[in-house]
Amino acid sequence: MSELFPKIPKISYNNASADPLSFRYYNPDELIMGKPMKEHLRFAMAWWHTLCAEGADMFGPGTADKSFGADKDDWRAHAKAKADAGFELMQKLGIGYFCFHDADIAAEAATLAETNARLDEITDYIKDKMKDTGIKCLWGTSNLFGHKRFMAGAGTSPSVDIYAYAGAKIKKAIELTVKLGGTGYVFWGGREGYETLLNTDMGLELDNLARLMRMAVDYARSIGFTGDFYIEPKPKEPSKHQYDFDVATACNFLRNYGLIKDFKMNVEANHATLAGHTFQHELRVSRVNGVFGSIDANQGDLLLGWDTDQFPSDVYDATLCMYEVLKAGGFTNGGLNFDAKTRRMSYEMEDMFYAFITGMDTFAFGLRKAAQIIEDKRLDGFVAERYAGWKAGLGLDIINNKAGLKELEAHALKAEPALPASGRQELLEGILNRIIVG
Ligand code: XLS
Ligand code: NI
Ligand code: NI
Repeated sequence: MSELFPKIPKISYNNASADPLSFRYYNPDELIMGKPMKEHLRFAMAWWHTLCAEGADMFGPGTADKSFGADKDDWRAHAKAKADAGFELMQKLGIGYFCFHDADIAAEAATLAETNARLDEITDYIKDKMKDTGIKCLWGTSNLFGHKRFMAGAGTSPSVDIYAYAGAKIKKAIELTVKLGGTGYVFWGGREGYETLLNTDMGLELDNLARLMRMAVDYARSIGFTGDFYIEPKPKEPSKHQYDFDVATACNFLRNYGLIKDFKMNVEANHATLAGHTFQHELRVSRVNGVFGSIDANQGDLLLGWDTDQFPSDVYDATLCMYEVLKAGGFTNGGLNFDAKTRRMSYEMEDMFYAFITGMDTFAFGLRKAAQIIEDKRLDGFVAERYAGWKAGLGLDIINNKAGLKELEAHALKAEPALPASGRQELLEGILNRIIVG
């Protein structure tokens, strides 16, 4: 097959080169803390932004051409061309995984049955390419937000018919994920929320959403899916208020409905900032709740304030992200999926390669620095020291549930407590800077 991007070579690590078509920090087989970088990072390509999104925004149509030489009215030719382009891109960049929505891999047909037939056909094609290249599926999902039938939600739609349609789409997307060997299935509730409570039965909507997730888990397990389900929290956009606002809200939902053991989080950096959190905060909340799963690696523009899904370039954020990943013990079924798109003015495929190289190098840099932070021990040591009082005496009794309010009072009556030690934030930020800047 002829190449679609003949001007782009295979991208390799060359620490000394100024060539922008090479990696400066990502050296796939290099060991960091005893594990190859590629296994730490588990990079994935998002089918939708890479192969489908043409740069349309609220004020104008797309600027990029994602036909990849095919007639876009011929669904089969276009779907295959997209798959060809995706595999060439992943191979040239050394990306080991991809993520997809049903709607990304084949255009919807007039009926559900016809759409499903298209999906069966195109996944045969994709499966062959996976076999040839060794590239794997990280996770799959169903697009339950694009079509107008989902304007009032899918799992939270007031219409039983649309709820059933959503269930049918999820069933098929799970089957496709299993067929492609995916180790995750994502729920992103774009329209699972509300615009106004004046027309919304919130209790019923939440119960119904949980019922649909339960059905999905039961069905997936019955056909042999052993991977993780993920909720991808996002507070708003397109809905004014989305039910999976942030990790803490999603955890409460999962516990309330008894779903927590089958679900983890797919944390997206841009969604974290939309919720008024840092990326690291959302990862930490996942970690302490035992639901650290996978990551949509991107970043928002804090001045624009919407979900711009830009390719990540912030090495500071990436370092703190990888610190959380290492502290969580690394990915199991998850990975770093670039749910990211080039900016509207970067409309050439060459830009897509620069974007991935920058994104991959940003996280590779972050991994190297996160490992250094851990090996350096000053930051972790400071935190351990700050909480040292909990290792013995009354602190330990409290932790072991051996003390109640009476014991606390007896302790407090003995002496006025000293102030807590200085938090030393500026010192710690300086240490972090020195490690990052080197
Ligand atoms: C959109 C979401 C979407 C999910 C998958 O904001 O990030 O791309 O990752 O449906
Ligand atoms: Ni995402
Ligand atoms: Ni996003």
